[in-house]
Amino acid sequence: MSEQLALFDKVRAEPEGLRYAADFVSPAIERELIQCIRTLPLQPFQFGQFEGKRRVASFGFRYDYDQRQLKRAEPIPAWLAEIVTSVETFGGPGTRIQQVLCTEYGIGVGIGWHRDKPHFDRIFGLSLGAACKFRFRRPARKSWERFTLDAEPRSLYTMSGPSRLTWEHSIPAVEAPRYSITFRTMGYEPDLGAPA
Ligand SMILES: O=C(O)CCC(=O)C(=O)O
Repeated sequence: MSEQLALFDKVRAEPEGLRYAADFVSPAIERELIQCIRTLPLQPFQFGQFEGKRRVASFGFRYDYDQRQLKRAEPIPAWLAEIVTSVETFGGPGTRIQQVLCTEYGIGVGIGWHRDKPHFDRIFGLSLGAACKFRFRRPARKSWERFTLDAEPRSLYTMSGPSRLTWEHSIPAVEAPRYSITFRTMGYEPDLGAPA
């Protein structure tokens, strides 16, 4: 196969709507963000009666897997304001981040195959501390079509369209502690009443 054809195949395999920006933040900002995440009251991810090994903190909104409902969470803290603005600028006009999820993956921890809840629209993910294999799959005939993004520390990925709606994503067990900040927009203004 010619080099050009091989390149075309690679480009075609990438889920539509997936964008990747290396070095989205500097090493100094990365250190600051990791420091701030470490001071959060991170809790093991609750999935109904199951508990995930990754530890998380949600801001703006959180999805309650017990009640299968979106709930209001603590407001997005001031230390995230600057990075939220950078992500909104990267996302282009009209991008408004309404939910932020901070996650800590210890060594050997990953995240299983899933699509983000339909309450959220576009997804942006900042990787901090260590690289990961950010895997995608979608059904194709009797098997799966697959794609892996090497998400380097300090990089940002964006999922919209098919990469977010049709493809599932997962991260296999990481080999070094990894932190991520997931930024989500919403296509509507949820009416959840006053904060609990
Ligand atoms: O850590 C990441 O970059 C992905 C997180 C994720 O997929 C999720 O929390 O739904």
